[in-house]
Formats: sequence, C-alpha cells, structure tokens
Amino acid sequence: MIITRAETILVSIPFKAGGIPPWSFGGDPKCNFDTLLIRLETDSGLVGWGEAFSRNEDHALKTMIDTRVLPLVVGRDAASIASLKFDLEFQLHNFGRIGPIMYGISGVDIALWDLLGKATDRPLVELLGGPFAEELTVYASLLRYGEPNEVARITREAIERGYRQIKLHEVSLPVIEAAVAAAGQDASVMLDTNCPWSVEQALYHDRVLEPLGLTWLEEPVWPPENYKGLAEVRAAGRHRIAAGENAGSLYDFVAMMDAKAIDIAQPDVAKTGGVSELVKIAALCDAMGVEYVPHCALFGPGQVATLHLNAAHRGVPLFERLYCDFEAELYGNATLPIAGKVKVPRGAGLGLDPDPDVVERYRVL
Ligand code: SMN
Ligand code: MG
Repeated sequence: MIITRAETILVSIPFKAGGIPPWSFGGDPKCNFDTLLIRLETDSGLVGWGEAFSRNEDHALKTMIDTRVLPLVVGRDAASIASLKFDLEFQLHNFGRIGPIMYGISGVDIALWDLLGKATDRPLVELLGGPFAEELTVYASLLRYGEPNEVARITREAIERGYRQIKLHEVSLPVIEAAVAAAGQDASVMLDTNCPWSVEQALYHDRVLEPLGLTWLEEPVWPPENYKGLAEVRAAGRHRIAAGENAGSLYDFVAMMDAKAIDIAQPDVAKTGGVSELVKIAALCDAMGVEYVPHCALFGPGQVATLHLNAAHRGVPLFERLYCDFEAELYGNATLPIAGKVKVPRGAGLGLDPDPDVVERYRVL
C-alpha cells in the first residue's frame, strides 16, 4: 500500500458563537473553526484522512506541512505506520517537537490509521483492541463569553440540550461564579483558563475558586510547560489539575508526571503525535494512575479518531466537543451529540469520510 499522493486541504467553517467571539489565537477574533485536512492516496486506490490542529485559516501552517512533511511521505508504505512516523520525527526534530511540524506528523499518523482500517476492513477502535463502549458521554466545552449573564444563559442552554458536564473557558471570578450557579445541581463544571497566571496568581485563584466545587482546573499557569509551577498549585490539594493539550509527545507527559504536575492528562490527537502517540500516553497514564481525558477541539478526522481512542480506553473518557453550532458539519449528523451522547462510528478505519461538498464549499486553500 504505497502512498502515491499526499495533500492538505484547509477548511474553515463559520459557527454561531451565541455571544462574544472566543479567544483569538493571535489573529482577529472570528467565529470560524479550521480543519486542516491531510489526504493520503495509495496505489491500492484507498484514501486516508487525517487532521492537523489549525486556527485562523493558517496558510503558513499548511505550507509548512505541504513543503516539509508531506514530501517525506510520498512513496512510503502506508502500513508501516511506526517506522514512517519515526522517520518523520527524526528527520524533522530540529524544526520543532511541539507545534506545526508535530501537528503535520499527527495528521499523517491519523490518516495512516484510517488507511490501515480501510485496508483490513476494521474500524479503528478494533485495531486499538476493541471498544469498552459503543457511545461516549460528551462534555460541552463552552467558548469564552466573559460576561456573567451570557455565560449563565449558555450554560442553561447546554444543560437543556442534555449535557451534564460543562467546561468553562473563563478567567474572571464573577463570570465563573455565574456559570456555576446556573449549572446548579444539573451539571458538573470544569474550568479551563488557558495558562493565564503566574504561580502566585494561580495559587490565589485556586484558593478563591475552591468553594465552587469544580471538577478540574485546567492549565492555570503560564507557560504551559511550567510543570514545576503547575505542581505547586496541585500540591495545594484544592483542585484536580488537568493539562496536556500543549504537549508534543509522550516524553512531555513523562516530565509532567515526574514533576507531579497533573491529575488528568489531555493529549490532543492532532497536536501530540496522532493515534500512535496517544496509545502510548494512555498506557503511561494507566501505569502512573493519572486520568486520561484526550483534548478535542477538533471537528474533522481528529475528532473522529478521538471517538475511537476514547472508546478503546478502559476508563471510557469523557469526549470533548466545543459548544458551537456550525453552518455545516464535515460529517453531517454523524458526529453531532444527541442528549450529550455520541456514537462511535463502526465503518472501516475512522468510519467516516469528510463530505466532499462541505469541503469544497468551505475550502480556503
Ligand atoms: C481549547 C484549545 C484550543 C482550541 C479551542 C479550545 C481549549 C480546550 O483549551 O481545552 O478545549
Ligand atoms: Mg484547554
């Protein structure tokens, strides 16, 4: 199964935010989320789909993957996933173990697993050892609203749609309190702050947030790789600490655990080395007694791969879905949660291919 063609397709789909646009990822705040698709074609006629993490219609990221990663993939055997991934990592390691290069390698790895499943007529979840669940509980990962009434309204809306676990992306105390009050007894609340604070500020917030009974506190400390600082917050014992979406590989999770920085590990399949790397990270988590809850702010093949990965893990982790209604879905209704649940696809490979009409309509590059 030789790879004859490798390309990326950048798609960006508008959504209704329901309030103030979310954080901007260094660009103008826009109510769009990207899916940077990686498409691998083989001499056997099979096509595999992967996804690299992208935001803000990132032309430079696409070019980087097109010119540095994909030329190394063409001509290789798609079934040799481990050796191909190793060669990509080894040859490109000077250009970043975290970030664009690794996002590209992650996307290639996802596409290779999709191809392997298609070639063997098995869903990814079976290649990973088989399912512990046929459907997953989804948590609503709210955007940032920054305003108490708005966050309370959206929290209630998510509960009415059937979600029982809600994650906030807020940093202001009155806003967080309003959401927790709105959730009441109907949903548990996690808080993701996206690395805003010094250790001292994080310890202050950790203390004042304690009465809210948050399920976890995610990335309270700047910078994300400040595992020692994160460990200081964790050592206060007031919150379970979640982190990992900004990690590049298994070894970053080893470092986090060595530092005693986390209770919950959140690798992202489209950032942290793909399906192959998440399998290793899951095993590390099991052995170290750390909860494994993959990060998933993805809407393409990365999202579908995460469904399979979560279903194949004995802990059956909660599945993350950013809370926004898109103009169109790459997979129609197949990945849309119903009453806070989503089914794991049963077809070969990822079990779902992106809708070509939606890809063409929202393609930006
Ligand atoms: C997040 C990260 C990247 C894009 C959207 C949301 C967030 C999360 O940190 O954990 O979902
Ligand atoms: Mg996060």
